[in-house]
Amino acid sequence: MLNLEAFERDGLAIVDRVIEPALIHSLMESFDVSAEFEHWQETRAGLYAMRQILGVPDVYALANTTGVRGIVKQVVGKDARPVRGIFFDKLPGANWKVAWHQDRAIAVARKIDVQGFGPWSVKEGVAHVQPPVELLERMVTVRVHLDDCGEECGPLKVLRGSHRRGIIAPTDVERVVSEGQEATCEVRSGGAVVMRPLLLHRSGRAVTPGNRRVVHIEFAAGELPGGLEWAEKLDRVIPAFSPEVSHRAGAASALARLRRRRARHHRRA
Ligand SMILES: O=C(O)CCC(=O)C(=O)O
Repeated sequence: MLNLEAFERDGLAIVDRVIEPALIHSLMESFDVSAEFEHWQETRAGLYAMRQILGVPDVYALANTTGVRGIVKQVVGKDARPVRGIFFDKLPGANWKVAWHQDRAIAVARKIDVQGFGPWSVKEGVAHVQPPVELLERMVTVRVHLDDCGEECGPLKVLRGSHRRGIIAPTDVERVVSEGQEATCEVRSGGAVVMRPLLLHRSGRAVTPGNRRVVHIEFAAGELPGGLEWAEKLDRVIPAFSPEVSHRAGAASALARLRRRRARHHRRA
């Protein structure tokens, strides 16, 4: 359970022990790419962030755990469902950083011009669009950490309360940051950062890079207008994992892509 009043004020909550160790290990196995690919320059870039992961059975299971569902129901309501999933890692060979930004784009099935939606972009072949601010204000992101993440691991840093300022123009970000209060999201394995997508955030390089694995899932309630559809829409949200549903949902299987990459790698080696 989170303190809803504090969450609405800060746009942030850190919740311990959201998932059980068995699921943490299973997720680690699902995304166990680092050891094998550490020296594989050619595809390294693709390995620290993997999109369209809701169809991965363990991710589907994660989105439907009591812990995650409880948080999401409290913040968004009982009709909330996962609409986008991304896996992030920081590795010795991919020790990246990202500057202050808000998560302003949603992933949709196809581009349809609808008033209030834009600009458009494409990420890994998937259409993304900035929706009206009211839609982003109602969404929540749950970032479940698979590894302990302290200051030395390149944790997420956020600007408390910045989600209440609506869309912040890139030219205003520096000023807003200088006036605000930065918080560091240190999280234990199995815990989660819960945040509003409009919360300004950044992350630096790890000082001692190991793994910093995060399963990032965005939740929203309701359909999109004008024929737009969520890209990773699942048929229905059920409290228990069902391989049949996750398969039928048609979310591109990141693991299948991974297996193809592995096979290509082994053929070359
Ligand atoms: O995982 C991180 O450190 C940053 C991720 C991020 O910037 C994002 O999800 O928009």
